[in-house]
Amino acid sequence: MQTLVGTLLNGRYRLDAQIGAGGMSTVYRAFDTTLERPVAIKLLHREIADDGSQIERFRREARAVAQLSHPHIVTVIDAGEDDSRPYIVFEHVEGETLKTRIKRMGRLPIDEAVAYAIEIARALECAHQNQIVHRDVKPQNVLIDAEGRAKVTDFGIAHSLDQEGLTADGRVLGTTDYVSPEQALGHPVTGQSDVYSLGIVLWEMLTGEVPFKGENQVAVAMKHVREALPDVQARRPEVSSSLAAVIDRATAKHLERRYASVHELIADLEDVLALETARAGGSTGEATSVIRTISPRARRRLPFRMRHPGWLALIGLVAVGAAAAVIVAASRQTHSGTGTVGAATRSTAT
Ligand code: 3AM
Repeated sequence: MQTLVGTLLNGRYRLDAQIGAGGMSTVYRAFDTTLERPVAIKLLHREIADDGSQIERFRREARAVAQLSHPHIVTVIDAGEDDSRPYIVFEHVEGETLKTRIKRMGRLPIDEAVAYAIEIARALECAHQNQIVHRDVKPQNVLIDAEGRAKVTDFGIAHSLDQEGLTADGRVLGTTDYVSPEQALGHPVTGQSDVYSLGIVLWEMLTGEVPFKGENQVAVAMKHVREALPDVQARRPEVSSSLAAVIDRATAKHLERRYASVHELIADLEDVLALETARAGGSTGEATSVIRTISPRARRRLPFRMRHPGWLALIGLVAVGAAAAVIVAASRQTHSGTGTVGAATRSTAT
């Protein structure tokens, strides 16, 4: 395939290196020569650029994500066409995907895994509030930036809830490792399908592996439909029963038993994060930033010293101040005591 590295799209974006390739498009690290900053560009494959429905889908992704402004969603900066090939310009996220991180670390610390699940869930909540279902939540689509924050991307097969039917054809694209049973069966896909996939991502962050393996994508998809999710505590005994219960509810095969919304999932994950932090006596990595942003309800599960670090510092300061005052007072007393003795000595001498 002819490489496009070095090409200037629309006289503005210079393609510097290919960083990823999917079925429909290629992702490049690029440079915006107007604003002089790095960007990421997703360019539709030439073969697909002739297919009207695919072009429409690609444009829809750009439009859908452009509506969303959220700290945990990769921002769309621009979209256009060059030589009749559509492209989308995204903010460039310096870092790695969550998939790479899991592979590199084997499995993540429990509080960090829960923190990432909360960040991804918040991104999905924003999408759902805008009537957009991601439909392809997987760690390959989550970027971890230089500060350790999770950012969701690739709303490529996302579809708007009020456009039901446009892509609700039951087609499963790419991996089926995280596919919800209803999606695998070609049934209508809703926000609850994203909840299921996120539950599987959380299971993987905690164990280092995907729960279902099979000879091919269809076999794996059928396991999501038929087989019970392997017990996360059997794979990682330190996982608390509360966290295991959240995963069970997020990945329930029946919609009535699954969290009705990602909002409910977030509330339970925040409780779990507070409990885990209290149990461990502190948090690590990204959990430290997320714990600062949890709801007041979840915060109440933290011990006083973690809920009020400011107060603790104040109490410490007051204690240090009081101790200093005591020392000063004592030294004054000793000083005046010596004087008295000196005076006494002197008076004795005279
Ligand atoms: O295959 P790896 O993990 O090296 O990080 C993403 C992934 O890299 C990268 O493109 C590859 C396929 O998704 N990528 C996607 N969007 C990106 C962005 N906005 C990005 N890298 C930086 N910024």
